Amino acid sequence: MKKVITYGTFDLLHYGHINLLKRAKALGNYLIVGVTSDNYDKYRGKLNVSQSVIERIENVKATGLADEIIVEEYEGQKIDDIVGCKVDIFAIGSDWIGKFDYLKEYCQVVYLDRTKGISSTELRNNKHALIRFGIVGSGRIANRFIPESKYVSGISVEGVFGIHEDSAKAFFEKHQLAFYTINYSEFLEKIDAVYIASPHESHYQYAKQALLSGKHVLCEKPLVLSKDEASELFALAQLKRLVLMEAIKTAYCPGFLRLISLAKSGKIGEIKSVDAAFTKLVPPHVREMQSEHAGGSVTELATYPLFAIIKLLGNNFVDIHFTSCYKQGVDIFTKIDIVYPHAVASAKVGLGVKTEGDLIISGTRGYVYVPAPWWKTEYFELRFENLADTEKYYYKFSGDGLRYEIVEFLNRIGKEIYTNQDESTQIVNIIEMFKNKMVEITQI
Ligand code: C2G
Repeated sequence: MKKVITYGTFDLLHYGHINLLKRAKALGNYLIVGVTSDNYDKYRGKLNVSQSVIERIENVKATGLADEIIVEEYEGQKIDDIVGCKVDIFAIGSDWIGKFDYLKEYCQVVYLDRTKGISSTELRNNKHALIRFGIVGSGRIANRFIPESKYVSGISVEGVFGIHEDSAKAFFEKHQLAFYTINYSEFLEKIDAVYIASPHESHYQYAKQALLSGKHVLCEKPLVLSKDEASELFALAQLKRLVLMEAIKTAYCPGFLRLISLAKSGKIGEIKSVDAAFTKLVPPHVREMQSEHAGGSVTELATYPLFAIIKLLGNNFVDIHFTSCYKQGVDIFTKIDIVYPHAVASAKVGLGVKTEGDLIISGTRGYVYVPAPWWKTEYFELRFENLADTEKYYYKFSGDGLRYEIVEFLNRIGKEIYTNQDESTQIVNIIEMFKNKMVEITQI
């Protein structure tokens, strides 16, 4: 018997895939098809696969061409499969020419011509119309969005709005966009969704006007600066059937999602304490250090630790205390202590004080340790009394990570998920308490 193996995602199975499977099958008399798992696709940067592994397997099965279907779950698995299943021929489309030559050590490698004029990406784009994005702001964060958006299908960044024409024009030229403008209403007419990356104090107005004009909103942190504004915007989004989402990249990256599930699974017992820190030293002249632009460690950085704390312990805290060190009118360091009925939490943030940026989740049976930079969750350990019981987890965090929040945003648009985002409202609530000194702040 001559065994042939081939691999693929086979998203929205099309005649290109079927042609490939037919020709692969014809190379021998037993065809094994490896279908990528959802996690493996995420790991290798294929973020916008629209069907689950179960649906994709069903579609491959329905072709009647596969004698056996397996799931591809990790890098390096091809060698294990070829050796383990005693495969004679590895076949793959010509878009991969050369990439799998390393398998020649184990079997014959055949590259089959790719069928022209059809691809899953194209089908996805036809199925869900391209979302035309406009960017508000042309600063550092806005600049990161465009390269990251290239990893996601279903989005096209069209234009930029800014109040400083020179800067908007330079951004438009640098990223070869379709337009730039200093007129917000005109800007909104040309797009379906906005990504707001302007100074904090302007978020509310830009987001509100975009929602009122029927545009989805992805907004940088902090979403707004008061709880009432957050509640108002979420209610408006719900009413207008639009997605409003705070751009918290950590929240949607594979490692953090797994970390939260594991911490809450009971493996470390009941969670009694969460301690998270995020510090980033900046020079005194930058926007982050300007009080008139709502600068300071809390407004700038607290979103990340507060998100982790609220995700793990919820909203019903009974006490909160801030200890801060101020310089030129902004807090250059703040420690937030939060007491819950059954747990405590602390968040340390600093623009002028440096500390270890790790996250520790302590439970009655063990703890989770996430080393710095925990907000780009890539690696963490579950640790117990007995060192030998330590479990280590690794997940890839690709690029700047904005691609994960963009994928989530597009999914929500596609699935019409307009529900209120509790964590964001709660984070804003805490930031407002601090900013407006609604509770006592101990100064050091
Ligand atoms: N294909 C093709 N013609 C097309 C589109 C795809 O011949 N128009 C082939 C690809 O070359 C590949 C197979 O169909 O051999 C599956 O394609 P995808 O679903 O895009 O999967 P891919 O990302 O190529 O996965 O471990 C996974 C593999 O490395 C390949």
